[in-house]
Amino acid sequence: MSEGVKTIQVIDSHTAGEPTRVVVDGMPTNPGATPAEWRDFLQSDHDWLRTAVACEPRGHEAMVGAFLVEPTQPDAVAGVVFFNNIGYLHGCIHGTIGVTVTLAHLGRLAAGDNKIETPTGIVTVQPPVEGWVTVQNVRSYRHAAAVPVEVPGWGTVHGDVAWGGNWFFLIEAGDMIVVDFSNLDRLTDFTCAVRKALEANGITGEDGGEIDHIEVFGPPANDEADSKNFVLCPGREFDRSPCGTGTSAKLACLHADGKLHPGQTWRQAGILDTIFEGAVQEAPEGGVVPTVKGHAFVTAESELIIHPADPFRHGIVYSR
Ligand code: PYC
Repeated sequence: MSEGVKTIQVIDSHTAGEPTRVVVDGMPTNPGATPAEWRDFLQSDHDWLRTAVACEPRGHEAMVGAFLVEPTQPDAVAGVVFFNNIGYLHGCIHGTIGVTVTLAHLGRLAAGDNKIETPTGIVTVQPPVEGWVTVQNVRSYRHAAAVPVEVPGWGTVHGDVAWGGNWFFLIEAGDMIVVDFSNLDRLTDFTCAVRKALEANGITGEDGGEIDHIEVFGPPANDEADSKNFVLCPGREFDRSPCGTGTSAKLACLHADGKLHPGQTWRQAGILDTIFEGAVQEAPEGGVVPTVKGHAFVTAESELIIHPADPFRHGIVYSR
């Protein structure tokens, strides 16, 4: 290997169609840091790692990455910081499922419950069963119901604001737009316009939290699901999976409306008609603690090569 070349070891997987690239080696050191401190440290001092891993030519706009870091608590199996081509995510459940099959692939999971530290709190997983992983997510709750927002070109759109590990605006499509893979461009334009309108009108989550995920619901394609969604992620890409934090936000809203009780299962299809199964327990502080179950496959183990002479060694950085 020539001088100045850096290498980064990654394991790729997909959860219900949505990619997760786990960085398993090649990170800087940051002893004793929590995942939130890791995120801030990486963002300020090593953001090139994120762009080299997630952006073209090694990554692409739909790529979600996960930096695996040392946990701070003795009973946690790993810490994780999630990111994509435009920045860092609070939480990510399809990504947690991807991390879980990756840890299992590496032989790093114990039998029974395994705790994973994330910037939003602890999530708990068990070893995969034939690729299926159930994640107990952080507390999720509805912050505001039926919030109106004026969306240029679309009129007044109503949605719920809810936390599921990220901030979501949840919209029932009704006759407004068709939630189908054949309608991706329009769904993307619509949800980008909604996100822009929320920002322009100062509509946020609790404590000014930016609503960076927009979720639109329509009828499922078949009776294997209760609903089908399209989820716009930070940037301009849509979630190929039903989005685990988005499913958690949906579960919180259903529970708040009295439409989902502990013990019931909600089957959320994504835009590819893959399914996450969700259920809730009531949280003592209000809201719910969701569990989300999804399926993942490991797809590659690779070494990324960062050559000092490569003009795109840190990725091609742009946002649309
Ligand atoms: O599954 O929580 C999720 C997620 C967030 C962004 C992409 N996927």
